[in-house]
Amino acid sequence: MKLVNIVLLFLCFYSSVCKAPGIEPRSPVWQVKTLPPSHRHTTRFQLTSTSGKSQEDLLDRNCLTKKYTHLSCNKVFCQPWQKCIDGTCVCKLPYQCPKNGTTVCSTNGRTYQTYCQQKSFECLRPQAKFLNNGTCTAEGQFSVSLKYGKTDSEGILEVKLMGQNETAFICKKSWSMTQANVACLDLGFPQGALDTQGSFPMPENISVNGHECVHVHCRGLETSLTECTFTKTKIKKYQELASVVCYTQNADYPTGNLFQCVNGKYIPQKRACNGINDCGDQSDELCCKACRGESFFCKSGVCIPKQYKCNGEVDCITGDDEAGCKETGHPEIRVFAAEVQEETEILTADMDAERKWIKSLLPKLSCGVKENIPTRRKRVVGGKPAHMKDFPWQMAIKDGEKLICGGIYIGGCWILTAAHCVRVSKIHRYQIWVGLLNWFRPNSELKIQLVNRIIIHENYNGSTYQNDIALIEVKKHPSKKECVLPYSVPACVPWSPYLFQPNDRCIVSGWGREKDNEKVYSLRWGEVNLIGNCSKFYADRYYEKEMQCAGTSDGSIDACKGDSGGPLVCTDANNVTYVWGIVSWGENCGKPEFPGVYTKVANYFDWISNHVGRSLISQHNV
Ligand code: 4AZ
Repeated sequence: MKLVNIVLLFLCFYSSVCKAPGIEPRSPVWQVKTLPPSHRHTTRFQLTSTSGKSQEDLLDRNCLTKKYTHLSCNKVFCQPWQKCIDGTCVCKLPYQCPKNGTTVCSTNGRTYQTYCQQKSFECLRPQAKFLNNGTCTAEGQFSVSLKYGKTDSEGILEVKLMGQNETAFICKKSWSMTQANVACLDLGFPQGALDTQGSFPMPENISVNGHECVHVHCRGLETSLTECTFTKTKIKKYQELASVVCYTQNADYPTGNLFQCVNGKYIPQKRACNGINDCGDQSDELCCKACRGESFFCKSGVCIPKQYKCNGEVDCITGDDEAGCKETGHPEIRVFAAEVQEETEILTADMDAERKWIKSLLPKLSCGVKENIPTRRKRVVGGKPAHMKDFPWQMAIKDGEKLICGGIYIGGCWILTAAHCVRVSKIHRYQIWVGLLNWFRPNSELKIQLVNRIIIHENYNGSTYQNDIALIEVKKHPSKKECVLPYSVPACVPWSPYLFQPNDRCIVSGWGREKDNEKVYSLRWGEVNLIGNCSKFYADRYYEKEMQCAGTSDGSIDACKGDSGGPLVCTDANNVTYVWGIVSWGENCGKPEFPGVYTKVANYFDWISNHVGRSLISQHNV
């Protein structure tokens, strides 16, 4: 680790330090948004401001071009009946579901052994839901219909719950876009709802303002209302009723500034980034710089309903919704329980509880959590000597007598390093030193491993340092089933580029050179900030998707010769450590105008998992 103590106070290389973000004046750009074809008969054009102080400031334009939805596992967790492949949630096969659970009779009349199986089948063949070819009608199937509307895409909602003879209306009190979208999907409108209310005249013998009704509570990603929880007031209460206008090509289109959802639906722009899945495909909540109202902002740029904070289930991929929560109970459950106790009885099987239960059965990965609980470091410190167990993922690669590079343990027999550190032809010369602190005077914990296999990225480019990543498989003891690396804990492999952001503080460690090329014998570490827009330092040598810059504004902490292949680790809101970067290159060492460049590991999740096996590194979305 090179430690340069020159304090370059007047150097203003980091815009985030020198300029407040967004202060730079920009002249507003007006963009003509053409309404979708079906609405062109009115020949309306929409003027939308793409700069200035409008609500659009909340949206990240660059992110929007990626067209993220509820199926983008770079932004959200997949459902437990899905897994994440190449950034997309894909359907698991029904046999991969847990064997026990609640038997369900779906809207098409088919019986499924479990809810998970139903969702898996539906995920594989979404249209089969409307085939109505099943026979499980015995107890009275669930059904939903629209009453008193002018067209069949709108009206007051009437439901028939499973096991109940009577039909019921839904109360307006608990009705929102979240449930309205699900109801419309259920009715066969793939873009969900346009509005949560409308004016629908009821026959005189039924009063609109006073009717007994049931409440419904959905998460928003259900495809049928039967998956939502229905409750009923115990004491007869007469309330206003819920109605809906489903989104169709002929629907009366919203006016004002509009946001176009990935599924093609248009919603008022003020409803984007409000924590509510108005689009139905969540695309209005996934590219946010901040969130409206009380909704919760996940560091990954996602807005979630405020009730999801501290509800005992991690909703942000960054884990920040469950960080620092008091252990005592979960607000969402508490509120719901209180409501239930006060006035209601639950009328349906709780599919949300079933979803959580299925999720709890998924395999859990043990990585990124050290044995010793670290004390929180409050300030940027210079490079410091490491202690035993501080960096249990840190490995050293030796070529004969020379310590050539660092490496990062990621589990099993696998070590991640830089491609420029190793050559397949030299495999017999390498030794992996595990549990090492000082290589001049090795500590007693040191264990030496030989190398079984080296996999260098097939697109590694030795002149540009693109794809500077390699995997080393260490030799397993013949008598052992698995590799045992003493005193080692794997660092987690990040599956999404949104887990950490520019300005996050991370730690680089290694046995690399000091300033003036001075040799270092003991493992040293230092805190650096992730740096965005690094092309401004390295122009056409920097590849944003594959590389990550990190450093300090005065250059006092930096990686240097010999640190290569070693870890840049970042710790999330719940103290789980990820290998965010692999020390790769940089112009000199400790120069603030030339920050250290690291291989961005998140970009290589699929490459790594293809070689080491998904189960070894897949922490979520398995
Ligand atoms: C190297 O030669 C090297 N300052 C590694 C990192 C950096 C520079 C050089 C970044 O291995």
